[in-house]
Amino acid sequence: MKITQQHIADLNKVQDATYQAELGLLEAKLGRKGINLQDVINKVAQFQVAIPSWALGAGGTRFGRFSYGGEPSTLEQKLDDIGLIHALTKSAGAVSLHIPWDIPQDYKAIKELAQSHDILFDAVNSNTFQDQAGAKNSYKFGSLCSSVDASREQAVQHNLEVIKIGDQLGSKSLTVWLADGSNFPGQRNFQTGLIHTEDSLKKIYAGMPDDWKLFIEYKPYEPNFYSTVIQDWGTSFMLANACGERAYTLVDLGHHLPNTNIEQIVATLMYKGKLGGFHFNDSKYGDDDLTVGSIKPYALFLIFNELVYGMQNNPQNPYPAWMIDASHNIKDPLEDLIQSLEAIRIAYATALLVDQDALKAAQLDNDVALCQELLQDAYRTDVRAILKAARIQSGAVADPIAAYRSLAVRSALINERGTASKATGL
Ligand code: PSV
Ligand code: MN
Repeated sequence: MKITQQHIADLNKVQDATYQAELGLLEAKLGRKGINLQDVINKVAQFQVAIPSWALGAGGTRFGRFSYGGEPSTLEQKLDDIGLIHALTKSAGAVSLHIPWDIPQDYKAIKELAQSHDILFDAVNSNTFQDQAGAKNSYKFGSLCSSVDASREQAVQHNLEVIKIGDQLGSKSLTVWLADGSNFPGQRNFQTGLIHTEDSLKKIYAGMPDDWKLFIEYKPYEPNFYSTVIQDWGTSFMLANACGERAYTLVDLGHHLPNTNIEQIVATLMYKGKLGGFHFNDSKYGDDDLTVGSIKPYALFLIFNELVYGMQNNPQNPYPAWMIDASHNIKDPLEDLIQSLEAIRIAYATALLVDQDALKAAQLDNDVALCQELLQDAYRTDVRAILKAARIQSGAVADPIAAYRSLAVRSALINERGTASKATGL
């Protein structure tokens, strides 16, 4: 299944009757704040988010997994699926690979395929949370933190291998997420585990090419339920500082205890120039990996408000790597990812509408009510016409979910791949 220029042109012929009027209204409304509508459309159009190679198949829980048919069973098919999303939205111009789930067989062919879909290779992810078939040493009791020298060394070597794979594809960063931790008090010496982790990360850092970045992801619990070595942003930040200038913290929205003020974490990291990457998803209770913006859209907006502020005011922070990290248990992953991309761009667009000068003045006046009004005025603006305009100007479709359905993409994939194919991943 390939979406052609002709498909897109045909789909965009019929326009929503109110679309132009909505744009006109937005232009007038934003103009009053001194914001140029076209500037916002351009920024939104440029905002690209990497799709994780592990999220194109059906997700599951430990209670079961329900496929929907037509799952991509090879890396090539995964790239084809991302190509479909990107053709419809022009907002998913990158892939984030998880190794060893997605080791390319033929690098040249994979690069050409990605190029044909206009897809770049974003951060590569290592996996030391599962034992691989034939592995000499186990990660049952940890990887980079392990008290067993051979397990630690194997985990370091795996990360160096992942860097080599990414390097051949044009990736420029490595994301390390560690499941390392303990299930019971007393099981592990906290300090020894941390020291081993720091030493191992330094070895990995030293093995990266000079233009690479290391992203250190944190998570409070799961799969370990008593302690996790890199449990919070502070630990990640400390380890990133220990590694060096090109090591950064990666924020995954699902990796916080309930009600954590994530926007404040974002602000702190950007001020320190250490926010390297971002995994988008949403959650109600824990690391639920739900569609972005489906549960806490206002929290997402507040996070984007800090991201926009940081991108405008913190040149010491590099442009972050944006990725989705979600799981799709009951929805078609491609539809779910399209919905997530939409939610991310909505949050970004609304954050761009915050009147920063007025907010600064209101903050200096300690006018609390006005501060809230200013934020909520932006949040409550319906920006969907802006997203539509950004898509149309980039050669995507006006309404991606409707297009996906009218082109019967899933049925076509089921016809091509059958109902029993299964994607690698969790
Ligand atoms: C862990 O929960 C995580 O967020 C990490 O990014 C992993 O690499 C990813 O999910 C996929 O399992
Ligand atoms: Mn993640």
